[in-house]
Amino acid sequence: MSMNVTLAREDVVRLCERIEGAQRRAYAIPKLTDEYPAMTIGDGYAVQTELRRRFIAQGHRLAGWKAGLTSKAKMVQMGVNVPSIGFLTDRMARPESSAISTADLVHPRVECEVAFVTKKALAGPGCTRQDVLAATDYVLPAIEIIDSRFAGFKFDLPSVIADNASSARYVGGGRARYAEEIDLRTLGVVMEKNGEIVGMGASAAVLGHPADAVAMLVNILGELGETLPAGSFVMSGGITEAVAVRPGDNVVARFQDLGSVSVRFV
Ligand code: 0L1
Ligand code: MG
Repeated sequence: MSMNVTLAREDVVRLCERIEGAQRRAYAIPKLTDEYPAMTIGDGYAVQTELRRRFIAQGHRLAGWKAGLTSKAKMVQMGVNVPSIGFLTDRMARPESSAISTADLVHPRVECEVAFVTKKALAGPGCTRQDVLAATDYVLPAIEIIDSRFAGFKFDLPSVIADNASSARYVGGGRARYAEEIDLRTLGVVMEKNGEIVGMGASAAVLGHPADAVAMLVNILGELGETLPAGSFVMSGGITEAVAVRPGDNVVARFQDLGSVSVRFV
């Protein structure tokens, strides 16, 4: 992946302000490439990096990272073929079983994911599944609530990367397990909305193995000049398609071996 930045610094700041405003006030904007058609993936990460810098300057704490667009189901759903990463802060975390407000989101969707918590720092390039597993403290089931700030969830990679890979909220829960105690590749998951099954899959859907998705994330971080510190919370990517939610919806993600996580929307 080329991290070539073509935008002038002032354009990166302008676009970052546009994304930050859309996130803060929960309104949809046109994709950034409508105005900057030559925008690259590197430009998208430059905007995302500026957003992270601003949030941290405002007192948000970096909690970890997420891999996005890592499953075939997600790539087909969104019409893209390259995974991406985004950052997670303490302000995006919500407790298990909590009521999540939709008033401050544009058009939220939920995803079931395996989350990793690390006990050793990881750095790319060359990070492998084995490196990730050796650095993993434990894994747990998680629900990610994504919310593209682009009208109609219509975007391209440079735009969605600038929008922090649609990151909005995340909820960890269920039962934490040591990675070596379970077969992380074949873990089954069923997603229910209001008691009905709306998605199911196995963790191999995420780049063949969720730890491969984390290795990919670490290698992208390496290209951005960043490392993954010990104690990071990492979401490895949605196993099934993302499902739209509205106020009143209850969502439960039932994982084999990891228990279940639930959230409701108000
Ligand atoms: O977590 C994800 O896979 C989302 C990445 C961004 C794409 C989207 O908004 O669906
Ligand atoms: Mg996700």
